[in-house]
Amino acid sequence: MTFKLPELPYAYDALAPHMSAETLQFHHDKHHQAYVDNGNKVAGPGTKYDGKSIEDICKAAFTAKDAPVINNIGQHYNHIHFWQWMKKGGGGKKLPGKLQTMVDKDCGGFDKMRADFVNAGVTQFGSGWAWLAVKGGKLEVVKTANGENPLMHGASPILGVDVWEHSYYIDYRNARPKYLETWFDHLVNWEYVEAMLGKAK
Ligand code: MN3
Repeated sequence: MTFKLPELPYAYDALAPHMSAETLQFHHDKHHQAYVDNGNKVAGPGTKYDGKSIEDICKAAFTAKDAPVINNIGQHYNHIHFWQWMKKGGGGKKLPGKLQTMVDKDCGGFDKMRADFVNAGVTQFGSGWAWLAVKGGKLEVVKTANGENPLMHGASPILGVDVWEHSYYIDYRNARPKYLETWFDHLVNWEYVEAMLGKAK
């Protein structure tokens, strides 16, 4: 398939002051676009990946240790969802029902899950992502480096936060913990997380 940059599901200034229009313009229009362009070169039409779903490409590339595809298609997948994992007026402690049940059962409740998620992002050395993912029917907090995602590690991601500096440096400079706490408390689109939980394998 030919990969395409999805439009943001909100205006560039919709997430301010927590994430600025300038950050979204660079992050979406420049960084995500570059993953799409490079992804088409390494996994687009005419490559051995043509005809596979993006999820299957992520898994196949990781098994094959195909770094350019892991990086660019991994990041394309991650960012498609990253834009949807945020919304204006997001965050808050009130989770949809099935998600709340699993957070209580598998993650020790909302406050512990939040603390573990933020800590995963803070402690991811260098670039990467922090995640809530479903593995073996259980919810877990994990982190991955660079363009990797939980699909490559036998899990289904339902929430992820980008901790590459391009995601926060304009708005938060080097204060990654502040970015992560603000992101979690003010931007997370829990309805989209619940929808991904419903589709998780
Ligand atoms: Mn990014």
